[in-house]
Amino acid sequence: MPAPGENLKINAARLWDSLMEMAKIGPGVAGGNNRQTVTDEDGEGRALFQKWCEAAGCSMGLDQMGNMFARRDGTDPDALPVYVGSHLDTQPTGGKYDGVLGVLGGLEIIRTLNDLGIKTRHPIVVTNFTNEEGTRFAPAMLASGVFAGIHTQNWAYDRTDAEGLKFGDELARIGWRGDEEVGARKMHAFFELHIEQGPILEAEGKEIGVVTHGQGLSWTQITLTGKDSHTGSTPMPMRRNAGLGMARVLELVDEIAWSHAPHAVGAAGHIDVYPNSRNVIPGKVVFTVDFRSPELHVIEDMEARLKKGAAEIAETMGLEIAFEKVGGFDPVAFDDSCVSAVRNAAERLGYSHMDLISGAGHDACWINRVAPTAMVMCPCVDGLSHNEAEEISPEWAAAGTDVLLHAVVETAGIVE
Ligand code: HGY
Ligand code: MN
Ligand code: MN
Repeated sequence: MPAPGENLKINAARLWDSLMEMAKIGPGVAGGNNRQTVTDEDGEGRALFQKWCEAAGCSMGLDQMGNMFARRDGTDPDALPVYVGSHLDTQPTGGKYDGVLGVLGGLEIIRTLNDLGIKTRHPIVVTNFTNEEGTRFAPAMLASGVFAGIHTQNWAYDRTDAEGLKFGDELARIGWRGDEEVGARKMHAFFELHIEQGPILEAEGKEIGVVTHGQGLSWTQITLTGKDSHTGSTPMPMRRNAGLGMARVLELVDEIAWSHAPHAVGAAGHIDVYPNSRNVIPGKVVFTVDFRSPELHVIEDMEARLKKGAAEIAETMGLEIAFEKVGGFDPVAFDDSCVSAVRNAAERLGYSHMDLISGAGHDACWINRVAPTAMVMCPCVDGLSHNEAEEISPEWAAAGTDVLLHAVVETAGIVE
């Protein structure tokens, strides 16, 4: 006789259908998604998620950062809920699964428990965290950061996008600014299912990543100021070329990251050039350097060498330079008992698995500050993510959600 929950499996076809249905909202131009945070498309995705949750018998909570909480009651009203979720917002050229798999995987757990008439002692709450990506409004994991007490709500509300619009205003405009106090909810535990967004699981032939740690992140925004001038008639010695300055700083970023091989990484994904005209030497560039490493001292070394080296480059070239830390978090060690629940679930279900350090940042990295937290990962094709060609298999999605189901149900406690 299998132990309680032994043979529990989700409905893989239903999960995949829901993923494909959500992907229709905010379609990209190349098969992925552009459902950026607090845009109308984000609002539409939220409405669909709420409709599905209510159809599954959940009550929906909404806090002042737009975080959504779909609750399935447990038998013990005093027991703290087990939370499970991720984010529905995407990159501008994002994939269909980054974040979405974790939210809809959580919903699939509710649907499966309903199908099987299973009750749990602890309530289960499926969560959509606002603005995980941090691409329209920096930093990443903005709302989970407010929830965990990392950022103040007013600071978050004042974050502005490239058009100068404020996050708080945009959240209100799309009608998803709730009344609940952010962070007032207490969690028994939090689990997040996410695609790996890297090549390791696929290369190792593993179906499940048991995420023990998350690497740390540092975002430094650099503004280099030179002088706009004619690309044709300005003699080379007279130029104050901010674009060239940026190129030399980016070379330095690459060199610094390589000096901490094999785990450290560094690049700039955000680059604004002004005036960005074909025949004007750029008088100003603004770009964000993204450094990451599993080791805090490495991140600190990379940040220090960047500041020193970039300032020397600017000095040599007669450019002004300004630095602003626009995002970051220390490397994360997830909760041992939650990690064991994930590992035991993969073991019990017979899925191949390995321990993994998350290369990307996730809401779980902040929630880990306020509740016992762990992550489940599934492979993605060629490790590709933050690209519209991001792809996973239905089997990988199902395996990850089966493991999530077991970890959540084991933690929430099945009531016979
Ligand atoms: O930047 C990250 O790691 C996450 O995808 N927001
Ligand atoms: Mn994500
Ligand atoms: Mn992402």
